[in-house]
Amino acid sequence: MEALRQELEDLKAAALNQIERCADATQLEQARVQLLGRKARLTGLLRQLVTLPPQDRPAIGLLANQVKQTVEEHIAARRAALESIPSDEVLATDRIDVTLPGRRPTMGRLHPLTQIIREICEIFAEMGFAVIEGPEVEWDYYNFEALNIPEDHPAREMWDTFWIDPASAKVDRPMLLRTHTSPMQIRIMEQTKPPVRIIVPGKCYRYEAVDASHESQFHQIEGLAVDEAVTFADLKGTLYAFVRRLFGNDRKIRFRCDYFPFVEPGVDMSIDCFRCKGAGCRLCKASGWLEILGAGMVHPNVLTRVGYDPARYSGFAFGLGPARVAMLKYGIDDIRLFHGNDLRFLRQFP
Ligand code: FA5
Repeated sequence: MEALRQELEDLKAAALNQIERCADATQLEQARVQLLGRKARLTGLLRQLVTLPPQDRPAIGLLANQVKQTVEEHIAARRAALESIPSDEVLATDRIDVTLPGRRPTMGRLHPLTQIIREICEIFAEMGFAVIEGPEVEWDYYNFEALNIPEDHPAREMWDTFWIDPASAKVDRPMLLRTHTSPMQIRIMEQTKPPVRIIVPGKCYRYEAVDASHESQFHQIEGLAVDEAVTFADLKGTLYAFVRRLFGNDRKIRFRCDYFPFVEPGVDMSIDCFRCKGAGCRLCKASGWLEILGAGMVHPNVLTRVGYDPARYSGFAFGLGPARVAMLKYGIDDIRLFHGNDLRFLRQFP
């Protein structure tokens, strides 16, 4: 019995040695047939198990099967190792030329809208405005009510709105995607005492018919300054300084009356058309002027609602669309280009 055990051990050692020495798939296949085929010694030993005395069969049977399994595993491992070595043919054609110059990684860049938003925020920051952000999902109260636009007020029709379903949001008050950044005027004034000087960049949403100058998702930058004795002259002076910094010193600026329920008086501000220098062209719809923002003096009702005394404090606010500003600055004639993901467009803004 001991002799049989020894023979199995020797057979295993010799088999593993033979497998390791196989230099290619053909040699390995020959070895497999020799070691595990019908005429192999191991196969013969397994067949002879029945002839052994019954008390020796389990131990020898177990050992013989273990040897067979080990040999099979080594053949599989050697096959995998041989397959991972490239053939001479592959080596001849697939050489790596380490002297070739490396590939330059593609550098990303800031989106033109991000660039213009940062530029605008920097100009106002230099004038002492703090940059603050706010929620894009907003309560009806902040978007309309507190801005002097009560329910059923016709001014709500100026802003087509995406409402949030109160049942799925599990809320008991009307909620929406903000239509402008003006709600942040209220949130900030509720939290701080004057003087206030902030700008708020952020995304807004409207149920718009999308066209060359309207997106349903767009950015705004809100401005708000409240203190004692702030006047319309401060509003004009601040916006003049801003436009001159962004568009150059010889830009003409025009204010006209406009209506926003949360300011009194309300204005819109235009600059003379950069393309036709005020003569009138397609871009400015032959008017010579391009509108860039809405603004005004904060309405006394708004000040009262946040607990500011309108007899003591006054302020101005404005809201501008950075996409429109970028269009004017760079001569872009369709707002949809910003989110069209066309690299030929985006690469023009290094
Ligand atoms: C407002 O949203 C007011 N909240 C602005 C304001 C603030 C007035 C503070 C007074 C005081 P208006 O709807 O006009 O106003 O939008 C302001 C700017 O946002 C527009 O001049 C335009 O530049 C930009 N804008 C408005 N709608 C869109 C749109 N659909 N797509 C792209 N830009 C838009």
